[in-house]
Amino acid sequence: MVNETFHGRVSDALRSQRVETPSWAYANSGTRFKVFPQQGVPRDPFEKIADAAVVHRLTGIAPTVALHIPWDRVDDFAALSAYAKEQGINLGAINSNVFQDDDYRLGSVTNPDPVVRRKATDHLLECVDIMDATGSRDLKLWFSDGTNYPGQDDIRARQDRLAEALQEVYARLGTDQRMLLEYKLFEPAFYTTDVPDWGTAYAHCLELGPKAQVVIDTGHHAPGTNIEFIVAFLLRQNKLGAFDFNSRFYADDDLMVGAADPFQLFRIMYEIVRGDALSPEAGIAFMLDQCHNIEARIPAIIRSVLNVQEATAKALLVDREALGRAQEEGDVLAANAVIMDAFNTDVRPMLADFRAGQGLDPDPIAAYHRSGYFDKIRAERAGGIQAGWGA
Ligand code: PSV
Ligand code: MN
Repeated sequence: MVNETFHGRVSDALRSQRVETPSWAYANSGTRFKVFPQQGVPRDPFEKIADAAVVHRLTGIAPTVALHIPWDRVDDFAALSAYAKEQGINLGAINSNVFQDDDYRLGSVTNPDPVVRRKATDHLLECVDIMDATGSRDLKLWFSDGTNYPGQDDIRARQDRLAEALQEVYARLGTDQRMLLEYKLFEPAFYTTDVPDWGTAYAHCLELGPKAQVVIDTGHHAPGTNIEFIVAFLLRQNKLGAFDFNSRFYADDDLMVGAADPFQLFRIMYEIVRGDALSPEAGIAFMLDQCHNIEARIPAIIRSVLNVQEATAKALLVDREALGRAQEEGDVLAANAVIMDAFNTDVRPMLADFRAGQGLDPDPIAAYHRSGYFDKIRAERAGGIQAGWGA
């Protein structure tokens, strides 16, 4: 029964699924205590793209890679885009970075100094120029802006400055381009953060217009936050633009999506399915935003993509008719059982068949290990400077 459902409706929906991987996940990363370098790490954006293409070839569902500027700055972005195409993928969202310069000690677009604000806004505008060259649809904005001490700056004035910068960048967007505003509860600012939650991001996006949408980074909430509620709410308002998927135990841990709480990922994907938002036409970018500090990176990214796919398959298996009936009848236990039945289904054998049916290896991680790709990059990338934050 499950198999029949799977091979029809579920596999049709899964065929349209897309997950975007982040260029920075292929590079060295770590904590403020230590970065453990690995072998075979990309030394430039081209090598990151080559790795991302391998993930796509093996999983079949990761055809785009997000860039981070300036980490992925090159002289010729059109050439980078052409290289990606040669490798079988496309460039995805452009992530701005207004958090690493000395000038940003007191903030970027909300800084009390208009000179710093100008510099930050100019960087965001430059990111739109880059989008024009790469053909990217999405500009992803995350601001580390905030304050550490009561009285340090005027909370309300900072909102005005933020709105002003966002307006200017919004006005620069092309017809098919979008602005994705990401929120984060805290860190690096600890007293106030200027975009701390989905409500703040939503209000700014609403004021800006239809090309401004909210990004949900799953690691950016207080413990216990019901993220699927946020998904349902924003979808209903047409204001959900993207996800930055990752897992957290404590704060912004950036661990592999679906590792810490696969049930939460399933509940999120159920709201996506419920909101008819899985296919690319719905316009939601399903991106990963992860750092692989101790685990081998390429297999970890493959694992993450597969975790999203597994959670999605389970979400698609929810018997929505039975669920609707139970909900209408107020049968709490029956409704919950429908959800749990889907979550507790082992979809791995079905997904293996699904991949085989598409000419892919049923086990992408085993296929990666067999491919010899790691030996190749370990040898080829022996010299030079490995990419990391700031590279
Ligand atoms: C900030 O914590 C964040 O989630 C933003 O998406 C950044 O662009 C990304 O991490 C990489 O640092
Ligand atoms: Mn993020």
